[in-house]
Formats: sequence, structure tokens, C-alpha cells
Amino acid sequence: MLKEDYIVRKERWARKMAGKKEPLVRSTNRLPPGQREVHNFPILDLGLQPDVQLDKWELKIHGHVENPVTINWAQFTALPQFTDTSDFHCVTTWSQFDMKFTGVAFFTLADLVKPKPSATHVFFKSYDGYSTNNPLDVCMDDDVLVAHSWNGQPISKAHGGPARVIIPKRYAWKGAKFIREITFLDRDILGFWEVRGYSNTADPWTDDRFS
Ligand SMILES: Nc1nc2c(c(=O)[nH]1)N[C@H]1C(S)=C(S)[C@@H](COP(=O)(O)O)O[C@H]1N2
Ligand SMILES: [Mo]
Repeated sequence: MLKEDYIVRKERWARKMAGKKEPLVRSTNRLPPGQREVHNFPILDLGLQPDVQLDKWELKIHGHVENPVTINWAQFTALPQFTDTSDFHCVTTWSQFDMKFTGVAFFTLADLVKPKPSATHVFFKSYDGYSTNNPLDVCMDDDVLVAHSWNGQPISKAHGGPARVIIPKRYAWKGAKFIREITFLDRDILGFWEVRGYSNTADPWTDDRFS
């Protein structure tokens, strides 16, 4: 990512953190090609929803970073909190608008572990055995977070609680539910769906579903 792009994104995020964001003015065309709007927040998983107790929950963040950490629930929820409203696009053609997620911004987690210059990609692993991958610059945006709440309520087990990753600019499979481990890498490694024929770039606006 260009240094200028990074600074612009982080400034945008800082305004959100300070509560100074202007009211959202969204495009009237919010539905990416091939999608239909839903209101019932469908559930998609691998058929198993791991029962992770909060006192056993841990998030390991490591790899090409200066300061690897494993944080427990109390440490995670003590980090600066971030709420953002975004649209959610599943590759199976449903989209739901105005999803209000609260948690910890990816910028905050990156500031905590300090990625080394060699870090170019991020690999996410979940408690259900799921995994997915993204370029670092996709994660370093003002709308990316590890969420523990949806519309003010704790995220249910079915929707990936205790905590899940939200990456609004990508199809939703790029955001791991039941998040357990975040690894900064110096190369790309494909995740669960990416090795099974799904697009590695997953951009809803270009109908970029399969590889
Ligand atoms: N751990 C995990 N994360 C996952 C999945 C999964 O099966 N396991 N499914 C992905 C897919 S395909 C989508 S569309 C969204 C669905 O989130 P939801 O069930 O809350 O709608 O989670 C994504 N993250
Ligand atoms: Mo999906």
C-alpha cells in the first residue's frame, strides 16, 4: 500500500474513533452486481458452531510482528473500542445493509503487535477449523474490525461469537467467525474456501466470486 493511502485511511479511522465522523452519506446504489438485499442475517458455517467459553477464549496475534501477543477476553475488551456501520455481502448472493458492529479495530491490533516491514499478508484461523487470508493492505482500512457485538448485543454463537472479523469491502467469507488466531505473513497462504475455488481477491463490486 502507498504510504499516502495508509495515512488517509488511518486519518479516516481516527475521525471515527473521535466520534467526529460526518453522518453517513451512502450511494443509492449499494447493492453489488448479482446480490439481493435481505433483512434476516442468514447463518453460514461449516456445520459446527464451537462453544467457546469467555474464560477459555484467547486470541493469538503473531508472525512477522515485533510484539506477538496472546490476549484473553478481559484484555481484548479493555482495548479501545470501535463501532462502525457497514454493508455485509455474502457470495451466495445476499447482502444486508447497515450492520452495526462493535469491537476492536484492526488498526488497534496492528498498533499492538507492530507488523514488521516484511509482513504483506494476514492469515485468520478460527475455533471451528475455518481459515481465510487477506493482503495486509485490505485489513488496514478504517472499516475493518474484530467484532464482539452486533447492533449493541453480543454476537451470538451462530454468528461467530465470541468474536469475529468484519471486512466490509470483501465478500463475507473473508471475515472469520469464531476468530482464534491472526498471523502476519511475508507471503500469501490460501484459506479454507480459497483452496476450494473461491476467488482470492473476493471483491463484491466486480462480481469476483470464483477463481
Ligand atoms: N469460522 C468461520 N467463519 C466464517 C464462516 C465459517 O463457516 N466459519 N463462513 C463465512 C461465510 S461464507 C460467510 S457469508 C459469513 C457468514 O456469517 P454469518 O453466519 O454471521 O452470516 O461468515 C464467514 N466466516
Ligand atoms: Mo458466504
